[in-house]
Amino acid sequence: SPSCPDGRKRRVCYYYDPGICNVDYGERHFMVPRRVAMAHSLVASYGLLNHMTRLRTRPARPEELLAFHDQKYVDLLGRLTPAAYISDGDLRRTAEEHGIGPVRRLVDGACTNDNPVIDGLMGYCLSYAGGSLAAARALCGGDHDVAINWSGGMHHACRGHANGFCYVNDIVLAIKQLLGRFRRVLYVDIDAHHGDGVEKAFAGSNQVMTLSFHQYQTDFFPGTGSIDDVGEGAGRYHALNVPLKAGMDDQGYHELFKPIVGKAMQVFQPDAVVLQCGADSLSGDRLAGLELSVGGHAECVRYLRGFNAPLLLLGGGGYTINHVASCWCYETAVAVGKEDEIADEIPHHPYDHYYRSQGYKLQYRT
Ligand code: VJV
Ligand code: CA
Ligand code: ZN
Repeated sequence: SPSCPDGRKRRVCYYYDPGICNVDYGERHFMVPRRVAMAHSLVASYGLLNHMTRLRTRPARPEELLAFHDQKYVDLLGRLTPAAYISDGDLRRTAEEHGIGPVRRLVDGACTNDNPVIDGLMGYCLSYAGGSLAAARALCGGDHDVAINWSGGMHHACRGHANGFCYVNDIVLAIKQLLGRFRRVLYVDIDAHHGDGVEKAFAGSNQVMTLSFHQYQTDFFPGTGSIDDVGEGAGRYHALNVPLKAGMDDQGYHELFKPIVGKAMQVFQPDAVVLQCGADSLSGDRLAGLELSVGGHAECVRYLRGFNAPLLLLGGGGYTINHVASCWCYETAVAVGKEDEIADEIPHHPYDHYYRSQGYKLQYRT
């Protein structure tokens, strides 16, 4: 097979569970899991599946979640359905104590919550966590250089509660899996939000360095991730944060990203790298205010891929779903070394009508 532009081949594996298209956070919720199905459909229609191994894998088992999450919380996820939530008052209280279900009541009487009780909740969690675990195992096995799970990257989930659209922290689970084989893991988070759940899980560890770039201003969720937040105990200076103002563009971003990530690679010398590719840092996102282009976002993937350490690529946020799907498709092309070969014109495929507002161009301009 042809070499990648840098003259090296990368063996890439890819996880996709079609069940993701049935996951629904609710009508007006920002998180739309269908964007992962859209990205996959685009990846398939560009012929990129021919350049990767598809990870055919089972969902995680509930016990596997216990490597990070506590038993009470995992039990809750297993029991929680919309019907049980309505009929069982104890379950309803327990769910709300764990950050799931209506908490905030709006003026019009409707309820809204970052983490609603959704149909098939446990199946969804086990699927995306199973994907990140399988991807991590593929890197541990040494027969793949890059592993992809666009349904993962749920960086806010905590040990015992849901947070910020995230129920289970697949990233922490995947990093723990990688630590079974690799001594040091670098975690880089380009989602527009601070990667607080992952940072907190490894704040005391010097085996994991966490590095988050994020929009940081009053009232922007989650409010943590200041430059002074550097980890604790043995993990001091192994948590790094790069708070950014809204409006940051490709040039400003990469004036920071490349020197900082380059220095982290040089000083920490990780044996594996995890990149959370949250696409809410793209310009035109419905929730966040950073201004990266698809090319600027994908440059992060290209840059980290260039170091030749085993690389795990995960999804995350991203709320203008046609932009998200375009970005993750382009980044899949970068992973397999085909970015110079895929056409900017979006091919005809079942979701093509979603791309009208971007003129059917993969690298949209706003
Ligand atoms: O700002 C918050 C927390 C509140 C309490 C809950 N209400 C609903 C909103 C304010 C303080 N949460 C953020 C969470 C952002 C999560 C980002 C996740 C990721 O991209 O980093 C990784 C996947 C937030 N911002 C906006 C909303 N929540 C929001 C949620 C809704 C909504 C409107 C805004 C949920 C449902 C509905 N509307 C109907
Ligand atoms: Ca981030
Ligand atoms: Zn985000």
